[in-house]
Amino acid sequence: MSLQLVPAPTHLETRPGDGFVFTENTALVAPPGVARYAARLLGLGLDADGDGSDTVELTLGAQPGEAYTLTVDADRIHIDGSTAGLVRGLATLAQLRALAADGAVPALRIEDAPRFARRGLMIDVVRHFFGVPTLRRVIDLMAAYKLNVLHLHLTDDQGWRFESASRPELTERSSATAVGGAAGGYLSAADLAGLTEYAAQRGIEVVGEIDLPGHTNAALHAVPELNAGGAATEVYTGTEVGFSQLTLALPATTGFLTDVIGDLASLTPGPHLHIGGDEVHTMEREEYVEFIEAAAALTAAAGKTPIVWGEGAAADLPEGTLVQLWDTNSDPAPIAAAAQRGVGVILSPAKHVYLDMKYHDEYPLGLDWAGTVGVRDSYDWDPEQYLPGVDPAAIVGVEAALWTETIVTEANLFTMLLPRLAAVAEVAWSAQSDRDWEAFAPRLAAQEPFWGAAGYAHDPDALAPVG
Ligand code: TNX
Repeated sequence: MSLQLVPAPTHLETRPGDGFVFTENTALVAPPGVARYAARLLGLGLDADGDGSDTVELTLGAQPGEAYTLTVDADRIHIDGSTAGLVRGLATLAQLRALAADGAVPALRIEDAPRFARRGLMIDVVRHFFGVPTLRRVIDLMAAYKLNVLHLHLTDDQGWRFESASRPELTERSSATAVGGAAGGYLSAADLAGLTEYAAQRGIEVVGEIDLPGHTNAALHAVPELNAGGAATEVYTGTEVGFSQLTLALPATTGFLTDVIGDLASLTPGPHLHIGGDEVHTMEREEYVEFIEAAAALTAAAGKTPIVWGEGAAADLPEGTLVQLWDTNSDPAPIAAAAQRGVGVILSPAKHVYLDMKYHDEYPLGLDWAGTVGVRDSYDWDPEQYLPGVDPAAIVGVEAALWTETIVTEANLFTMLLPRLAAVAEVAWSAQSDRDWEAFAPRLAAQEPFWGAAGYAHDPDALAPVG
């Protein structure tokens, strides 16, 4: 039997002997850090002692990061790794079990570890709002494909989507709006506490983004002092970009930035905070660079490592800052130069991983400024070749993005993610030498029953066999 795992593991060998059959007596033995999650994912009861047969046993081993080993024999399944590695091994086991349907999980041994440390997905919850129930389903899907960063785009021209304790007027005045007059919404402090915890159990860091200094009409609407004339701007529900900006020279601006960056830092326990930096069409380079440097310094002072969109590479950034490449229509040379200076690069090239691009020309959802993005476009590229001349070690990860100008419902959202997100997950996890489009296409198609069973909308046409 062929093993249709996505993403492909580093090393897999089948073993002689019978496979493992899950029964109602199958017990789970697991360390406290993952026990509850494992029991829920696999639908198993916890067995404190474990009598050694018919058990799924998880042990804390010395492997680094998210590496794990998984062995399946007739009477025992064993996963070994750090807590993060065990979570990844559980995702593999859940897939093996789903693929085996009612049969046995074949006897095998897997040794597995990720190619890239950061494997992300960005969701724009501003243009259209998606709340906790949808985001939990997104997190479950990410965990199934071993992604480990959920980047939430939380502020933009059309709305402010997180509760800021020191600036409550932001959500009071600017959260009810969205593109085209759709209903808005926001994530309360309690929502974010629950989501970040839910994500952490699945080995996923939630990175919040405050987009600065452009994409800020929602702030300019809620906080009049941020405007040069002192008058609030009008609500904006269109989809143009580049017209709004904060101004560092105004007296209210630094205090505002300190407050909202500090608030978001305390709502997101992970080490990173995204400060945007994209598409500012109203500023001269000098003013832009000065702003990004100030926002990055405030982020560092709030205890977080900044992440900026590609344009921010023009600034002098604190040690450890990550730059996120996105615009495949612009020259990547400044990002390559920043990488040579020691900045880490997250690759989100729109023509490959912008999952808000249409699958094909006639597709009813999505945009096409970066072209159409079929599943093969998402899959068939090598992140280490993307920026010629840049040391591969500077590429810290790959992140897919779903902007939501045209994405209104949860079904719209998952239809754009699937099947392409599974392809991006393999790009980010599996070794380049193990990746091949012709071999991947049938493995990807074998995932479809899982999406159907879990109720994830997806685009079946995009799974058409390779011609
Ligand atoms: C560009 S990507 C933007 C977003 C849009 C997106 C639509 C980026 C950093 N900025 O404001 O939503 O294109 O694809």
